Amino acid sequence: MRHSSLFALALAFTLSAAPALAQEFKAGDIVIEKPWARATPKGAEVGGAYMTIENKGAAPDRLTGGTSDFATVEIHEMKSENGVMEMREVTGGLDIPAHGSVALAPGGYHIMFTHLAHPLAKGDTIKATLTFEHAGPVEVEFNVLGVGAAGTGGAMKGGAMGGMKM
Ligand SMILES: [Cu+2]
Repeated sequence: MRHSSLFALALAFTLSAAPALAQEFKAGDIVIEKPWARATPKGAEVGGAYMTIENKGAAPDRLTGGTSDFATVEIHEMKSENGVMEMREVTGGLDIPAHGSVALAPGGYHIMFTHLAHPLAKGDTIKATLTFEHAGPVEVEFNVLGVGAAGTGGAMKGGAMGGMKM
């Protein structure tokens, strides 16, 4: 009896904890915090989206991709190569370590919406489903912020600090 009532309680808690206006989206041990996307100019075919992905579990997980009804969802990484920022698709998924978190932010990892069906307008909320190897699909709502939002100035230029040559 005790076990089943505890289970019912846990279930009720899970249901009531479903995100309403929360800026947090969960599935299993995965918590996605403050997802946002950058507004795109008219005619743009791609748009970036950012968030922090936390893994509260004892086992590593992996973001493997996603879907949306307005774009194709890709996982990208910005990296400085010989002083030039380059963007590439992360193949094989993005590892989310156990008891750890990975930040998707301008200048680093990000979700790239490609083949946009319409521009992302500031003030809009857009929905996409992100898929994790273990936690499964997570429905996420992104707030669309202005073109110049959050840390574009933080993107590193150069990287010629060391100048090491082998
Ligand atoms: Cu990209």
